[in-house]
Amino acid sequence: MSRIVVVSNRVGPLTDTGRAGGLAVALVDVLRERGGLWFGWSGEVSEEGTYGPLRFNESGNVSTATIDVAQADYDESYAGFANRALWPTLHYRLDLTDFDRRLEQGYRRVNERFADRLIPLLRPDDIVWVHDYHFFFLGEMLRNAGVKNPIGFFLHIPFPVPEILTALPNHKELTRALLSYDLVGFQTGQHLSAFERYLFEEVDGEREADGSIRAMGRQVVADAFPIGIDASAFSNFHETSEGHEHYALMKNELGDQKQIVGVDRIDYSKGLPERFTAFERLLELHPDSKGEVTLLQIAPPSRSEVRAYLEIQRLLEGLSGRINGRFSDLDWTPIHFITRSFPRRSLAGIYRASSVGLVTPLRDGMNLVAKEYIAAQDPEDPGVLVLSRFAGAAEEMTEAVIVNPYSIDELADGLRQAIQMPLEERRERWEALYDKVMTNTASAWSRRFLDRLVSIHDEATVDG
Ligand code: GDG
Repeated sequence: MSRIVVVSNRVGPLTDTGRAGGLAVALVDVLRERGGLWFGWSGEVSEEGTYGPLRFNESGNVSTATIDVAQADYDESYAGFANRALWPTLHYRLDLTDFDRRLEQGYRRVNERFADRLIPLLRPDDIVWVHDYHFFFLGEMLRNAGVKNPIGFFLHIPFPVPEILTALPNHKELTRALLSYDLVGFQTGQHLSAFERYLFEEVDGEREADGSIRAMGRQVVADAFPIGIDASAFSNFHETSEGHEHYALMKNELGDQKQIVGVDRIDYSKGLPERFTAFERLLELHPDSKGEVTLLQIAPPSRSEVRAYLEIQRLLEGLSGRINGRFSDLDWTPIHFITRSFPRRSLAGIYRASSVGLVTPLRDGMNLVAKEYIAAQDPEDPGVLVLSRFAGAAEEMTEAVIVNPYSIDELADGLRQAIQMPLEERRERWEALYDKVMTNTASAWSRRFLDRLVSIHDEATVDG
């Protein structure tokens, strides 16, 4: 079996430290199944940057190779074009973009340096799988250098409709670069069709008989591969000591009260202010909720070097403070806003103790928290998922209470409906959702993507 080479911005850890993100754990599983190499940024900024030595790490049949980046590369690429132009545009936030050719060039330069450092590590029968918006140009650079291996790309975040995408000054270069991959994967049918519309409407793309698209002198296969989680691990975490401890702690704290839980990196795409405001509206409209329902928001800060992220954190601190000041009583505080992270097993216990999982992004590629919340529930007494229609997860998880997060009233109604839902309806909805989460797991997702990539490449080789 061919070796898998995964390229992603952050790498590892190779063992489940409990703090690892769900995606990292899923990728390690694929790498272990087939043996492989994981290549990316070390997380360190150094003077030598990408010119410095590669750092290798090994565990069984999986190794990691990481490089540092220089300060200017970090500022212009990661904290620059990637997170000040691509991330906001792809999440429909043109108001937060910063388009600047210097950042664009920095991003290109970092892609080029990563390609240069990866090439000597590649073996002829490796399958290369590039992840996410940090590396749009990497495949094109590998191809230009003569790399013939199968190369796939998966976009974890939304691909916006052409009316939004074309606001990016280099939208053509970016999409042309995507056409260098053999296979481009998206989270949902909606993102896929936005990509296809772009190719048909903006650059005269044409559909070939085999389903691929030809455009700008290149040919690509694109499809939707909705990502999943390690569902059985999540549904069993409550039996671990950390999971059980947090479950018991929460249950004890809550008594007869019901808890609504949100877990998100602090990010303007996650709809956090809307969530706090909707909870406030619930308390206004239904005074019987006071003392009976609390909102726990776990929100580790992220990307605090980008101004918009600091601003949203301050906004949330202000909002939670104001709402708590307005509604708290001596023995009850409505919002618990915790800006630090918890181990995955503890999160599972917290999910299980919460009557409502509140996932309200304004845009999201998928949203794994929605799936984790479902996996962690008690089948005898499951909670209710309230899910934004703008999360990729809403395309699959249709039995959730689906809400429009831009409408505070609709959000508050969704919360009320979830809190009051009778046991029988909760079970029915949960069973349908649990089935989906257990079927479309992270490992099923990666297998589907890689099998497809290999078959496309094999066909192309046969066709000559
Ligand atoms: C991108 C796309 C897509 C959060 N707080 C803690 C913690 N987390 C974990 C969650 C979950 C992960 O982080 C967040 O995943 P999301 O899917 O919600 O969001 P992004 O980080 O924006 O991820 C997204 C995803 O890629 C995968 O393709 O779904 O749409 O934006 O697993 O549990 N984990 C721990 N402590 C925390 O406090 N351990």
